[in-house]
Amino acid sequence: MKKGFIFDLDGVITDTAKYHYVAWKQLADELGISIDLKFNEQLKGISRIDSLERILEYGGKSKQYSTAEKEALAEKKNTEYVQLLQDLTPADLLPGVEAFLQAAAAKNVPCGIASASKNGPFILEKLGIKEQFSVIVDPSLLKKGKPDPEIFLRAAKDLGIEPSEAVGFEDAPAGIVAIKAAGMYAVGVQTEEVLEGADQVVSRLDELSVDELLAK
Ligand code: B16
Ligand code: MG
Repeated sequence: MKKGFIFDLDGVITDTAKYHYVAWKQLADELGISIDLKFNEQLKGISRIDSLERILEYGGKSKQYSTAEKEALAEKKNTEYVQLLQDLTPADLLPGVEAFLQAAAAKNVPCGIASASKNGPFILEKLGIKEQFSVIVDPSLLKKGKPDPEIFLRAAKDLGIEPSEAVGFEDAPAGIVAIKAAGMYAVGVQTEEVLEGADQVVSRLDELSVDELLAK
């Protein structure tokens, strides 16, 4: 029996990947590195600094920058990204999210967020759903990013449930690996990626029945 739901943010609740892409592409262009949407797929669920590292490696420029310079570049990207987030509204919730969260709330299912994004609380505020989550894990307190299970284990702990009592929702392959490594039931929210390893895959959250998930 399941008792709580733990959601990834980008790709499950809202599509911020397109804004990450615009901001990363702008920075990459300035650095003389050409990235495209296909490359962007592998940045999903990956932390800000690790994303920058992947871009620099892709462009063969990883060794050209010091740690401090890399931090400054990541900060520059984030400034642009946060600018793009200013216009987010509840209309930017992915289809089916609002209905599913309402169904979960009607059954008093505690919900948490396990997002690699340090902008998570701000994004949830903009989407008008922050109050629906009793737990939002702060990714800056974690030692390891997805695919390590740490963020999902922390969310379960903070929700006061066992990992085996949690259902995790993810759109990224690294996130599905993290949920399964945490010993949870994994729902994959499918985009273009093939989500191998998920217990169940849907294209939108309102395809799911809260009662059926709780009975897993
Ligand atoms: P930030 P998720 C992830 O969100 C994004 O998928 C990933 O592209 C991004 O680099 C990461 O958050 C960090 O975001 O720069 O805002 O801290 O999918 O884990 O909700
Ligand atoms: Mg995601």
